[in-house]
Amino acid sequence: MTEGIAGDTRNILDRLGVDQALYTGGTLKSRSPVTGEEIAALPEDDAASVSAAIGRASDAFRIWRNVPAPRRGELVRLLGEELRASKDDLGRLVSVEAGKSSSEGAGEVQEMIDICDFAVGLSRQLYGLTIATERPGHRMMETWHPLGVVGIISAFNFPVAVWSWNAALALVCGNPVIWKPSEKTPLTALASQEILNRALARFGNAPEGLSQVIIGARETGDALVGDQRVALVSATGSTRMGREVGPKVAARFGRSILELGGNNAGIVCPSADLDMALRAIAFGAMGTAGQRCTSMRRLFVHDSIYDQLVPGLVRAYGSVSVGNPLTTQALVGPLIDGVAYEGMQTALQAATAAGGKVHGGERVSEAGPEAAYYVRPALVEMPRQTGPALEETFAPILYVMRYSDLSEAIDAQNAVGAGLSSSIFTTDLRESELFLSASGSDCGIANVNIGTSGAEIGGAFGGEKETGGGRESGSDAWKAYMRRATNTVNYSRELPLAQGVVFDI
Ligand code: UN1
Repeated sequence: MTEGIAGDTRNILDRLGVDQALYTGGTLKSRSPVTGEEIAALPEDDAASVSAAIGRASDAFRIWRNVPAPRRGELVRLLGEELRASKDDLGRLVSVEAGKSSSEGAGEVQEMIDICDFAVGLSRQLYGLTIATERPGHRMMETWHPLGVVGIISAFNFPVAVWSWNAALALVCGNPVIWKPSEKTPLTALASQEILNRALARFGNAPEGLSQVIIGARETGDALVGDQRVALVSATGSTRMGREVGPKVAARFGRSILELGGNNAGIVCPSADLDMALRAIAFGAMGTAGQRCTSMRRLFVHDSIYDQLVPGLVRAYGSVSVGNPLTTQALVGPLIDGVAYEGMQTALQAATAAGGKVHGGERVSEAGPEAAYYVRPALVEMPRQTGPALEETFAPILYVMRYSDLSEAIDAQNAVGAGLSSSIFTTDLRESELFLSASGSDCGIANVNIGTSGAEIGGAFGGEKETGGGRESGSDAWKAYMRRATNTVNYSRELPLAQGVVFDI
C-alpha cells in the first residue's frame, strides 16, 4: 500500500503528522475517486466510543466556556497560521480524497483560513444589545453565552471547509466540537484535526477533548445526533439525511443547523453580458464536477438570446477538460463514486424520456482506470421544467429552459423543493431588483451577474425550504452557537412592575 496514489497519500499524511494507526488496519475503507484505489482502512467508532467522546467534550465545555472569548480567538488565530503552513498538503489531500482540481483543493483550504480570520475578529465582537426599559432605575441587556457541545456532520464534497466554518465559530463562541466527517472523506478530517492539534499545543492550556473526530458511517452519526449532551448538531448533506437528523435533534429539544440539498438556478435576461454569463454558468455548473451543494443545476434563458447563448455553452461543455486532478490541470475531476455515476445516468435517461435533448454526459474512460468515474458534464435542453429537473442530482447536469416573462421565470426557479442559491444575469436594474425583492428569488443566496456557487465566508451561508433553513459562516451565523440571556437589572430602591401591574403586599 505504498505505491501510487496510496503511497502519495501516506506521504502527505506523514508530513501532516497523522498517526498511521488512525488509518490502517481498520474496517472503514477509504477510496480515492481519482483512481478508485483503496487508500486507507480506518478503525471506526462505535456508540460507546462516541459516548465517551461526548463525555470528554462535556468536561471540556465546563472549562472552555470560562476562557475569555478573545483568548479563545487566539486558538483559532493559531489554527489559521497552521492551516497556512499546511495549505499545499491539505489541499492536495482534498484532491486525493474528494477528487477536486488542485485549484479547488487549495481554494477549500483558503476558505478555512478565511473563516479563521473572520472568527478571530468575531472573538472580540460577540455583542449583545442594551435595550430601553420601561422601568425607571433599571437596565435591560442581553448577553451571549457558550452553548455546549457542538456536533458537526460534514459531506464529502467540502470535506474540510464546512468543518472549519463550524469549528472556528464554535470554538470562539466557547464550545467544544465533535466532528463526524463523511465516510467517503475521513482522511482529510484526521489531517485537519492534526493541524488543530498543533495549534492546541502552541496555545498551551486548552482542555482535553476540545476538538475530536469520530470515524464511521451512519450509526456513528446517529450516536452523536441522539445524545442529549450535544447542544447543537450542524449537519451538511442531503435533504434525506436532514429529514432524519432534524426531527431527532428536535425531539430532544436540541438545536440544529441544517445545510441540505440545492437545486440552484440561473436566469439569463436579454440585457445580460453573455460572455460573462457563459463563464459564470460554466464554473457554476461544471466546476467541482457539479458536486457542490451550490452547483448550478437549472438555467432559464430568455427566448430572444437563447440561440446566442446556448450553442456557445454546448461548445464549452464539449471542450472542457476532464481528467485526473493530481496529474493534470483539468477543470473537471471525477465523480465521487460509481453510485454518483449511476445517479447521473438515471437522471439523464429520465430527462430524455421527458423530451430533453442531452449534450454530453458520457463516461470519459481515458481519464482514469475502470474504478474511477470521470464524465463529460451534461447540458440538457428541456422543453419544460419536469421530471429530473425538479430534483437535485449530485452530478454535473444543467437543465436549460426557455422563458419569455421574467416573473414566470422567477416562479419556475422557485418551484422546486430546495432553496439554497440562485443567480440572475442582467444589466437592467429593474430586473435585478425584482429578483432580489420579496417577490423574487426565495433562496438563502441570490446573486446578480455571478454564478450560484463560490460564496465567500463573510456572508451567512445556507438556504430555505428543503435546504433546511440553517445559516453558517459569516454575518451573524455565530448566534446559533450561543445561548442568549436577557438580563434586567434594578439599581433603584423601588420595585416597579412591568406593564404597570400593582402587587402591594
Ligand atoms: C457545499 O457545497 O457544501 O459557495 C458548500 C460555495 C462554497 C461552499 C459550498 N463556498 O460554493
